[in-house]
Amino acid sequence: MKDAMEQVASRDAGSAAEFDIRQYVRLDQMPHFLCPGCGHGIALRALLWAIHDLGLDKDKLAVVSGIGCSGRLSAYVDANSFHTTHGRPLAFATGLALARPDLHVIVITGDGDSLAIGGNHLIHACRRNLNMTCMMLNNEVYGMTGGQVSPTTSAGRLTTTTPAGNSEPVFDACALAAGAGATFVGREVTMQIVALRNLLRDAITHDGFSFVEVMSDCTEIFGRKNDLGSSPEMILSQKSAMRPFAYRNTVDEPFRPNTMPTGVLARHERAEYGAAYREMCARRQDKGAK
Ligand SMILES: Cc1ncc(C[n+]2csc(CCOP(=O)(O)OP(=O)(O)O)c2C)c(N)n1
Repeated sequence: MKDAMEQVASRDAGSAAEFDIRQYVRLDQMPHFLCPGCGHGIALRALLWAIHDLGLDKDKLAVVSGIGCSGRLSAYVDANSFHTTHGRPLAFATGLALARPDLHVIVITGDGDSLAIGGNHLIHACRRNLNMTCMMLNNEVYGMTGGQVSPTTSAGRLTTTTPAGNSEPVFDACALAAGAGATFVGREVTMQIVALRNLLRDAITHDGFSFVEVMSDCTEIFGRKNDLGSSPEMILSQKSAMRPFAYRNTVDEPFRPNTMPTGVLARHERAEYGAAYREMCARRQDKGAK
Protein backbone atom coordinates (compact mmCIF):
# COMPACT_ATOMS: atom_id res chain seq x y z
CA MET A 1 0.00 0.00 0.00
CA LYS A 2 2.83 2.36 0.98
CA ASP A 3 4.64 1.55 -2.30
CA ALA A 4 1.54 2.28 -4.31
CA MET A 5 1.09 5.62 -2.54
CA GLU A 6 4.73 6.48 -3.17
CA GLN A 7 4.34 5.60 -6.83
CA VAL A 8 1.31 7.87 -7.11
CA ALA A 9 3.16 10.64 -5.26
CA SER A 10 6.21 10.41 -7.51
CA ARG A 11 4.07 10.24 -10.65
CA ASP A 12 2.19 13.34 -9.50
CA ALA A 13 5.41 15.13 -8.65
CA GLY A 14 6.78 14.17 -12.07
CA SER A 15 3.84 15.46 -14.02
CA ALA A 16 3.82 18.64 -11.91
CA ALA A 17 7.38 19.26 -13.06
CA GLU A 18 6.53 18.69 -16.71
CA PHE A 19 3.38 20.76 -16.69
CA ASP A 20 4.04 24.36 -17.64
CA ILE A 21 0.83 26.37 -17.51
CA ARG A 22 2.28 28.95 -19.90
CA GLN A 23 1.81 26.45 -22.73
CA TYR A 24 -1.93 26.52 -22.17
CA VAL A 25 -2.80 30.14 -21.40
CA ARG A 26 -2.94 33.20 -23.61
CA LEU A 27 -0.05 35.17 -22.21
CA ASP A 28 -1.17 38.26 -24.10
CA GLN A 29 -4.27 38.27 -21.85
CA MET A 30 -2.17 38.57 -18.68
CA PRO A 31 -2.40 39.97 -16.10
CA HIS A 32 -5.70 38.22 -15.46
CA PHE A 33 -8.57 40.07 -13.86
CA LEU A 34 -9.23 37.75 -10.89
CA CYS A 35 -8.93 39.21 -7.39
CA PRO A 36 -6.01 38.14 -5.19
CA GLY A 37 -6.97 34.92 -3.40
CA CYS A 38 -9.76 33.92 -5.82
CA GLY A 39 -10.03 30.13 -6.07
CA HIS A 40 -11.06 30.21 -9.75
CA GLY A 41 -7.40 30.42 -10.83
CA ILE A 42 -6.55 27.24 -8.90
CA ALA A 43 -9.45 25.45 -10.59
CA LEU A 44 -8.28 26.63 -14.02
CA ARG A 45 -4.79 25.41 -13.25
CA ALA A 46 -6.13 21.97 -12.27
CA LEU A 47 -8.15 21.82 -15.49
CA LEU A 48 -5.18 22.75 -17.69
CA TRP A 49 -3.03 20.26 -15.81
CA ALA A 50 -5.57 17.51 -16.51
CA ILE A 51 -5.63 18.54 -20.18
CA HIS A 52 -1.84 18.38 -20.24
CA ASP A 53 -1.78 14.94 -18.61
CA LEU A 54 -4.26 13.60 -21.13
CA GLY A 55 -2.19 15.01 -23.98
CA LEU A 56 -5.21 16.68 -25.57
CA ASP A 57 -4.50 18.55 -28.78
CA LYS A 58 -5.31 22.24 -28.20
CA ASP A 59 -6.78 22.44 -31.70
CA LYS A 60 -9.25 19.76 -30.65
CA LEU A 61 -10.19 21.47 -27.43
CA ALA A 62 -13.15 23.83 -27.11
CA VAL A 63 -13.69 25.74 -23.87
CA VAL A 64 -17.09 27.35 -23.51
CA SER A 65 -18.08 29.68 -20.69
CA GLY A 66 -20.92 31.97 -19.71
CA ILE A 67 -20.71 35.33 -17.94
CA GLY A 68 -19.18 35.93 -14.54
CA CYS A 69 -15.72 35.71 -13.01
CA SER A 70 -15.91 32.00 -13.87
CA GLY A 71 -17.11 32.89 -17.35
CA ARG A 72 -14.07 34.99 -17.96
CA LEU A 73 -11.75 31.99 -17.70
CA SER A 74 -12.31 30.68 -21.23
CA ALA A 75 -10.62 33.82 -22.56
CA TYR A 76 -7.39 32.79 -20.86
CA VAL A 77 -7.20 29.30 -22.36
CA ASP A 78 -5.12 28.96 -25.50
CA ALA A 79 -7.60 26.76 -27.37
CA ASN A 80 -10.87 27.26 -29.24
CA SER A 81 -12.72 29.36 -26.69
CA PHE A 82 -16.24 30.72 -26.57
CA HIS A 83 -17.32 33.37 -24.09
CA THR A 84 -21.10 33.13 -24.44
CA THR A 85 -24.09 34.68 -22.68
CA HIS A 86 -25.04 34.41 -19.00
CA GLY A 87 -26.56 31.01 -18.20
CA ARG A 88 -26.18 29.66 -21.74
CA PRO A 89 -22.76 28.03 -22.04
CA LEU A 90 -24.28 24.54 -21.90
CA ALA A 91 -26.71 25.43 -24.69
CA PHE A 92 -23.86 26.71 -26.88
CA ALA A 93 -21.74 23.70 -25.96
CA THR A 94 -24.58 21.34 -26.89
CA GLY A 95 -24.67 22.69 -30.44
CA LEU A 96 -20.91 22.59 -30.67
CA ALA A 97 -20.57 19.03 -29.38
CA LEU A 98 -23.30 17.82 -31.73
CA ALA A 99 -21.82 19.54 -34.78
CA ARG A 100 -18.19 18.71 -33.94
CA PRO A 101 -17.97 15.37 -32.14
CA ASP A 102 -14.22 15.38 -32.82
CA LEU A 103 -13.77 18.18 -30.25
CA HIS A 104 -13.32 17.84 -26.49
CA VAL A 105 -15.91 20.30 -25.24
CA ILE A 106 -15.37 21.71 -21.76
CA VAL A 107 -17.76 24.16 -20.14
CA ILE A 108 -16.59 26.47 -17.35
CA THR A 109 -19.49 27.96 -15.43
CA GLY A 110 -20.39 29.54 -12.09
CA ASP A 111 -23.02 28.66 -9.51
CA GLY A 112 -25.15 31.60 -10.63
CA ASP A 113 -24.52 30.86 -14.31
CA SER A 114 -25.52 27.21 -14.17
CA LEU A 115 -27.88 26.89 -11.19
CA ALA A 116 -29.85 30.15 -11.35
CA ILE A 117 -30.29 31.67 -14.83
CA GLY A 118 -28.90 28.55 -16.51
CA GLY A 119 -30.46 25.92 -14.26
CA ASN A 120 -32.76 24.65 -16.96
CA HIS A 121 -29.88 24.10 -19.38
CA LEU A 122 -27.98 22.20 -16.72
CA ILE A 123 -30.72 19.70 -15.96
CA HIS A 124 -31.32 19.00 -19.64
CA ALA A 125 -27.61 18.62 -20.34
CA CYS A 126 -27.50 16.04 -17.53
CA ARG A 127 -30.55 14.28 -18.92
CA ARG A 128 -29.28 14.28 -22.52
CA ASN A 129 -25.84 12.83 -21.76
CA LEU A 130 -23.97 14.46 -24.63
CA ASN A 131 -20.21 14.03 -24.52
CA MET A 132 -18.84 17.09 -22.70
CA THR A 133 -17.47 18.15 -19.33
CA CYS A 134 -18.97 20.87 -17.18
CA MET A 135 -16.77 22.38 -14.47
CA MET A 136 -18.90 24.50 -12.15
CA LEU A 137 -17.05 26.89 -9.87
CA ASN A 138 -19.02 27.28 -6.69
CA ASN A 139 -17.95 30.40 -4.79
CA GLU A 140 -21.39 30.74 -3.12
CA VAL A 141 -22.02 34.12 -4.67
CA TYR A 142 -22.50 36.20 -7.82
CA GLY A 143 -18.92 37.42 -7.73
CA MET A 144 -18.69 39.49 -10.87
CA THR A 145 -21.74 41.64 -10.23
CA GLY A 146 -20.76 42.62 -6.72
CA GLY A 147 -21.84 39.81 -4.43
CA GLN A 148 -25.54 38.99 -4.74
CA VAL A 149 -26.98 35.81 -3.19
CA SER A 150 -26.77 32.67 -5.32
CA PRO A 151 -28.50 29.27 -5.14
CA THR A 152 -25.46 27.88 -3.31
CA THR A 153 -24.98 30.65 -0.72
CA SER A 154 -24.82 28.99 2.71
CA ALA A 155 -27.51 29.65 5.29
CA GLY A 156 -27.12 32.89 7.19
CA ARG A 157 -24.45 34.38 4.92
CA LEU A 158 -24.42 38.07 4.25
CA THR A 159 -24.55 39.20 0.63
CA THR A 160 -25.57 42.48 -0.98
CA THR A 161 -29.09 41.06 -1.49
CA THR A 162 -29.31 39.30 1.90
CA PRO A 163 -28.20 42.06 4.28
CA ALA A 164 -29.80 40.21 7.21
CA GLY A 165 -28.39 36.81 6.19
CA ASN A 166 -29.46 34.21 3.62
CA SER A 167 -32.61 32.38 4.59
CA GLU A 168 -33.06 30.34 1.39
CA PRO A 169 -32.22 26.64 1.34
CA VAL A 170 -29.05 25.74 -0.60
CA PHE A 171 -28.96 23.73 -3.81
CA ASP A 172 -26.72 20.67 -3.69
CA ALA A 173 -25.43 20.94 -7.26
CA CYS A 174 -24.08 17.38 -7.38
CA ALA A 175 -27.31 15.86 -6.09
CA LEU A 176 -29.17 17.94 -8.67
CA ALA A 177 -26.90 16.77 -11.50
CA ALA A 178 -27.10 13.12 -10.43
CA GLY A 179 -30.87 13.35 -10.05
CA ALA A 180 -31.18 14.84 -13.52
CA GLY A 181 -29.28 11.87 -14.98
CA ALA A 182 -25.65 12.99 -15.27
CA THR A 183 -23.53 9.88 -15.81
CA PHE A 184 -20.47 11.32 -14.06
CA VAL A 185 -20.68 13.59 -11.03
CA GLY A 186 -17.86 14.73 -8.79
CA ARG A 187 -16.87 17.44 -6.35
CA GLU A 188 -13.55 18.70 -5.04
CA VAL A 189 -12.07 21.62 -3.14
CA THR A 190 -9.31 23.80 -4.63
CA MET A 191 -7.07 23.00 -1.67
CA GLN A 192 -6.80 19.43 -3.04
CA ILE A 193 -5.45 20.44 -6.43
CA VAL A 194 -3.98 17.02 -7.26
CA ALA A 195 -7.26 15.28 -6.42
CA LEU A 196 -9.07 17.93 -8.45
CA ARG A 197 -6.80 17.36 -11.43
CA ASN A 198 -7.39 13.60 -11.19
CA LEU A 199 -11.13 14.10 -10.93
CA LEU A 200 -11.12 16.37 -13.99
CA ARG A 201 -9.05 13.82 -15.91
CA ASP A 202 -11.66 11.16 -15.13
CA ALA A 203 -14.45 13.54 -16.07
CA ILE A 204 -12.90 14.47 -19.42
CA THR A 205 -12.32 10.84 -20.39
CA HIS A 206 -15.84 9.83 -19.36
CA ASP A 207 -18.10 8.90 -22.28
CA GLY A 208 -21.11 11.18 -21.81
CA PHE A 209 -21.94 14.26 -19.75
CA SER A 210 -19.66 14.82 -16.77
CA PHE A 211 -20.31 17.39 -14.06
CA VAL A 212 -17.63 18.53 -11.62
CA GLU A 213 -18.37 21.00 -8.86
CA VAL A 214 -15.31 22.84 -7.58
CA MET A 215 -15.65 24.55 -4.22
CA SER A 216 -13.96 27.85 -4.98
CA ASP A 217 -13.60 30.89 -2.74
CA CYS A 218 -14.49 34.52 -3.30
CA THR A 219 -12.26 36.18 -0.74
CA GLU A 220 -12.76 39.80 -1.68
CA ILE A 221 -16.52 40.04 -2.04
CA PHE A 222 -18.00 37.12 -0.11
CA GLY A 223 -15.27 36.32 2.41
CA ARG A 224 -14.70 39.91 3.45
CA LYS A 225 -18.40 40.56 3.99
CA ASN A 226 -18.74 37.43 6.11
CA ASP A 227 -15.50 37.84 8.01
CA LEU A 228 -14.15 34.52 6.70
CA GLY A 229 -10.51 35.57 6.76
CA SER A 230 -7.86 35.39 4.07
CA SER A 231 -7.96 33.07 1.07
CA PRO A 232 -5.77 30.41 2.75
CA GLU A 233 -8.10 30.49 5.75
CA MET A 234 -11.14 30.10 3.50
CA ILE A 235 -9.75 27.18 1.55
CA LEU A 236 -8.43 25.47 4.67
CA SER A 237 -11.81 25.67 6.31
CA GLN A 238 -13.38 24.15 3.16
CA LYS A 239 -10.89 21.31 3.30
CA SER A 240 -11.44 20.58 6.95
CA ALA A 241 -15.19 20.68 6.44
CA MET A 242 -15.11 17.83 3.93
CA ARG A 243 -14.02 14.24 3.68
CA PRO A 244 -13.26 12.19 0.57
CA PHE A 245 -16.21 9.96 -0.25
CA ALA A 246 -14.20 6.80 0.43
CA TYR A 247 -13.61 7.79 4.06
CA ARG A 248 -17.01 9.20 4.73
CA ASN A 249 -18.57 6.13 6.25
CA THR A 250 -15.49 4.90 8.04
CA VAL A 251 -15.82 7.43 10.82
CA ASP A 252 -18.56 7.13 13.39
CA GLU A 253 -20.77 9.90 14.60
CA PRO A 254 -20.15 12.24 16.31
CA PHE A 255 -16.71 12.36 14.64
CA ARG A 256 -18.16 12.97 11.20
CA PRO A 257 -18.24 16.71 10.99
CA ASN A 258 -19.56 17.05 7.47
CA THR A 259 -22.19 15.86 5.08
CA MET A 260 -20.67 17.17 1.87
CA PRO A 261 -18.70 14.41 0.14
CA THR A 262 -15.92 14.93 -2.41
CA GLY A 263 -14.44 12.75 -5.14
CA VAL A 264 -16.45 10.79 -7.70
CA LEU A 265 -20.04 10.80 -6.42
CA ALA A 266 -21.80 9.08 -9.32
CA ARG A 267 -20.53 7.24 -12.37
CA HIS A 268 -22.46 4.96 -14.66
CA GLU A 269 -22.90 4.18 -18.32
CA ARG A 270 -25.78 5.22 -20.50
CA ALA A 271 -26.06 5.81 -24.26
CA GLU A 272 -24.13 8.94 -25.24
CA TYR A 273 -26.54 11.29 -26.96
CA GLY A 274 -24.32 12.40 -29.88
CA ALA A 275 -23.48 8.87 -31.00
CA ALA A 276 -27.11 7.77 -30.60
CA TYR A 277 -28.28 10.81 -32.61
CA ARG A 278 -25.80 10.22 -35.43
CA GLU A 279 -26.76 6.55 -35.57
CA MET A 280 -30.42 7.44 -35.84
CA CYS A 281 -29.68 9.93 -38.67
CA ALA A 282 -27.62 7.30 -40.51
CA ARG A 283 -30.45 4.76 -40.20
CA ARG A 284 -32.90 7.26 -41.64
CA GLN A 285 -30.56 8.07 -44.51
CA ASP A 286 -30.20 4.36 -45.28
CA LYS A 287 -33.94 4.18 -45.56
CA GLY A 288 -33.85 7.11 -47.98
CA ALA A 289 -35.60 9.56 -45.65
CA LYS A 290 -35.20 13.24 -46.48
C1 LIG B 1 -29.11 37.92 -18.92
C2 LIG B 1 -28.15 38.46 -17.89
N1 LIG B 1 -28.58 38.65 -16.64
C3 LIG B 1 -27.75 39.12 -15.69
C4 LIG B 1 -26.45 39.41 -16.03
C5 LIG B 1 -25.53 39.99 -14.97
N2 LIG B 1 -24.59 39.02 -14.47
C6 LIG B 1 -23.35 38.90 -15.00
S1 LIG B 1 -22.42 37.78 -14.18
C7 LIG B 1 -23.68 37.44 -13.12
C8 LIG B 1 -23.52 36.47 -11.97
C9 LIG B 1 -22.36 35.56 -12.08
O1 LIG B 1 -22.31 34.73 -10.95
P1 LIG B 1 -21.70 33.30 -11.02
O2 LIG B 1 -22.23 32.55 -12.16
O3 LIG B 1 -21.89 32.66 -9.69
O4 LIG B 1 -20.16 33.55 -11.34
P2 LIG B 1 -18.98 34.25 -10.52
O5 LIG B 1 -18.90 35.66 -11.04
O6 LIG B 1 -19.31 34.19 -9.07
O7 LIG B 1 -17.80 33.44 -10.88
C10 LIG B 1 -24.81 38.21 -13.39
C11 LIG B 1 -26.07 38.15 -12.61
C12 LIG B 1 -26.03 39.21 -17.36
N3 LIG B 1 -24.77 39.45 -17.74
N4 LIG B 1 -26.89 38.73 -18.27
